[in-house]
Amino acid sequence: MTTEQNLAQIGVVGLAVMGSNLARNFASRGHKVAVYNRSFGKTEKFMEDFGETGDFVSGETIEEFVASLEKPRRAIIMVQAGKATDAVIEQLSEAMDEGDIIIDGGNALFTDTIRREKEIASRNQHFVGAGISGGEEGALNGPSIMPGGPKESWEALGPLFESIAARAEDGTPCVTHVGPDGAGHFVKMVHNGIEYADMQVIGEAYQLLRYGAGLTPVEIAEIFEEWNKGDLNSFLIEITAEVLRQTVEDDKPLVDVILDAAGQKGTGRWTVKEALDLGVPTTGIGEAVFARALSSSLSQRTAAQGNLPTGSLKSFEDLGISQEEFIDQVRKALYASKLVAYAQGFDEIKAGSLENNWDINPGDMAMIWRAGCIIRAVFLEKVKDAYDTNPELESLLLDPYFNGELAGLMDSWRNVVIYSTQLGLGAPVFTSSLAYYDSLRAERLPAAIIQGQRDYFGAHTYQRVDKDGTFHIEWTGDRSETALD
Ligand code: NBP
Repeated sequence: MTTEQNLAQIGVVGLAVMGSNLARNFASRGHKVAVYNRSFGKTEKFMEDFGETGDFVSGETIEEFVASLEKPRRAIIMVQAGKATDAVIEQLSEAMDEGDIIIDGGNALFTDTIRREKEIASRNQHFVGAGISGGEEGALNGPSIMPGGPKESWEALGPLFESIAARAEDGTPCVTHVGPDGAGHFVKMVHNGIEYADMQVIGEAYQLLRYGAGLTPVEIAEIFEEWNKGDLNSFLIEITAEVLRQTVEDDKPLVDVILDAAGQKGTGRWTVKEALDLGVPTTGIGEAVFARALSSSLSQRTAAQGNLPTGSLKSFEDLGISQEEFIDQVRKALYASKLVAYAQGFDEIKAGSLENNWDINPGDMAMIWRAGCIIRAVFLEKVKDAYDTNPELESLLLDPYFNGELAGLMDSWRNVVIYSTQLGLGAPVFTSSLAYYDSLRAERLPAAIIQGQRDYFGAHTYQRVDKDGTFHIEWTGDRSETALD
């Protein structure tokens, strides 16, 4: 029985992997935590396993759970995204009072968060969509947290979140108020999109080293371990080396027996769909999502294997490059392609912020991704510096530090794209990122031809570089040019 003086500071609804770890994290920081799960059996099991490890109070009904929270009540939902989240929000809102705060820590689509916030605000309660990254381990020991919602809620939640968030090397907690309504879940969505691209470029490097240079998984693990000591130092490079070292029965490399069909839960796809709507070319993330889709098109891949002409391919020896030089060039191509994917992700955050009036500070996003989350990396320090120095940066690629880095990567990046083509090993993100880069810096793009074609078949008009106004050619008549305004 909880008394007025003995109420919980925070409640967690949903005691599956994420919720139970998050509840334990709150408790380990000295907070009293109320827990609730739809099936009471899971709550009982949680209390049995962890009840003694912290100050927990469990509720069998949502009303009991809500009654055990101090005011303003703060309850964080960690249940399946979608309908389950809507159902829990409704139950919580009914049981709560005005001024109480409902937090959705799941992977919600940001437009759902905007809708939910409006509904909850109309009942004079607060709703905060908070992106949480770091998986199971992060939830327990310190995730990166991206909360949106009203600024007043941040005042009530900030210290709680700061107490459980991961800490960067300089001690800063990896959490900040991202912006109003859906801003937090939007940023979490783009974080996951970048994660897709980051994983794919690592995969492409592996593919070239394994099936181009003919290295073994253990040799490649050693290379990734080496890379992890430099500019590419990151959680994803670190765990890739561990995956490559893993063996199963008869010392078979695990990577050789895993079905090469990558799954996805949707956040990468959302990032690309939203980028299409915003008109932001997130080509790296897009190619990474398509690469997963292609990998999973198993019957089509089986039909194509050995049945499509290749033209003349080269062997690794034909490339005329040493293994050592090839490895270094692949590292540089990975770094450059990764830079493009991050630059594009930040472009999407800036465009989303502008479209929705969120006023997101891109440097702060890099700051809260430095630890706790899946894309945590040394490199994010530099991204933070870049946007701190110039929040209006047109592209991360134009920041003087990254510009200097690119100068040292370009030749290798171009070579690796050529090698991958000659070897017949698809490297979609390496290749499309270079095409994006060359298009971005081009003085003239073939878009002039497209405008000409559009005017020809649809009288869509065009503008000129040498005069103001809008123009059209009388294509079916005398082909004279008409100025339309
Ligand atoms: P799951 O996404 O597997 O959801 C299981 C939980 O949802 C259980 O507590 C279940 O209760 C509850 N639930 C369902 Br299903 N339907 C419900 C309903 N109608 N009413 C009430 N509760 C319902 O859990 P998870 O993997 O811990 O993830 C939780 C959230 O965190 C998700 O939104 C996920 O996308 C997000 N997330 C996950 C990760 C990760 O690494 N797993 C990382 C970051 C974010 P029951 O026990 O009664 O069935």
